[in-house]
Amino acid sequence: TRIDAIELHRIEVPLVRPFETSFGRETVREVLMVRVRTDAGDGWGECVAGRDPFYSSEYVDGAASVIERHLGPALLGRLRVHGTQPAPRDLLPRGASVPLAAAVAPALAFVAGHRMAKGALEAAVLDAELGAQGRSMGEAFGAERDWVDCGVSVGIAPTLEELLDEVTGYLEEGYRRIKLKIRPGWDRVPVGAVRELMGPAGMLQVDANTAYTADDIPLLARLDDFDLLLIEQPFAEEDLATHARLAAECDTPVCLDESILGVSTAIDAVERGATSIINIKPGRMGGYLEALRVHDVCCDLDVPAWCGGMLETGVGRAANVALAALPGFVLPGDTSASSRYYAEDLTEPFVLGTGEHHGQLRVPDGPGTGVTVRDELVREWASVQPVTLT
Ligand code: OSB
Ligand code: MG
Repeated sequence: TRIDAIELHRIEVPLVRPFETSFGRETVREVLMVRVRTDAGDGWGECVAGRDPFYSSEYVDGAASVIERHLGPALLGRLRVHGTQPAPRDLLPRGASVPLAAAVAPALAFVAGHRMAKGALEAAVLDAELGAQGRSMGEAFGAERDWVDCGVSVGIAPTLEELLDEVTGYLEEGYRRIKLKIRPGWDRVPVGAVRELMGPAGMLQVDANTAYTADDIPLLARLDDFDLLLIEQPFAEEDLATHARLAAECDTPVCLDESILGVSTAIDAVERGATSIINIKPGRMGGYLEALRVHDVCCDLDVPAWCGGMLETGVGRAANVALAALPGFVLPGDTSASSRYYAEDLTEPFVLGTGEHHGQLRVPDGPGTGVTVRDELVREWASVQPVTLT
């Protein structure tokens, strides 16, 4: 098997409403989509880097540049798989062998960091390779459910009233848990109001995206009053020590997002008591194969996991939903329906189920991602001329 070309497509997709977090406000999602062309067929991968380097040091221009200058050339032509004996690392849980996708991370390891860029390439190769095998991502990953429970991540709102309206709408749509974005000055009051709205049994959690410091430990510990499922990433990415201090001083479980870059940081953070729940985002970890390894670590260590999101289009969402169907994903993920983000999605839309599947998304079962990219929208939404590497 051989990679013949890598295409970089930069698009802008309007959000149905602005998404505000402690690090910024977005009204459009700027996305880098990667298409690989292999002798066995094409595949699409979505890069989760944002427009600006605020959530992480990675951002769209940087990801496109590092793929053009370093990662793409390293894969092209040189990434070849010979023979039929897969190495153990090429085997996915259900025995699916993906030697080409498994060769991507080792071939790109010479570049430091840039996990989101690497993850997009690996995802595209995985889509092509599974597509050629006629296997779905869910089957290959070891999915044990046909439907996954969905939560929704709710941005910082202009007013409390607007926040409550937005949450009410999501609850009516069926979302099984609510995650509120918080920051200093937008924490106790909105969290208390949403707890009141949801009643004591509603699943509610918060995400601070690193907006607090050690001085805020007493304030954060008082969020115990609201019976939250977890508090996500209150402190800086590299600051495991302060997360461990908070965890020791409050009852609400601390969950890390930004800090978890793969298996080694996951084990380290759990062993140090800095996290007791993990948000698994494949892009942040360099791809779905590393995310599967972190999932396995969570199972071994008895750490509950859930699938995070980065406002993905249908391409990234399809793969996330497949991942979220694994047994270690025991909490609802940020895997919301397409309509929560976009009036029109890049693929067929993900729609919440009805009846017993209220608040759930169905795991795609077609080959590869199982969704089809609408080429006309890739052209229509293009913000920059596409680049083809050969
Ligand atoms: O911290 O989980 C986060 C979106 C962009 C960047 C970081 C985060 C998020 C979300 C949205 O919370 C999750 C989603 O619905 O995709
Ligand atoms: Mg987060």
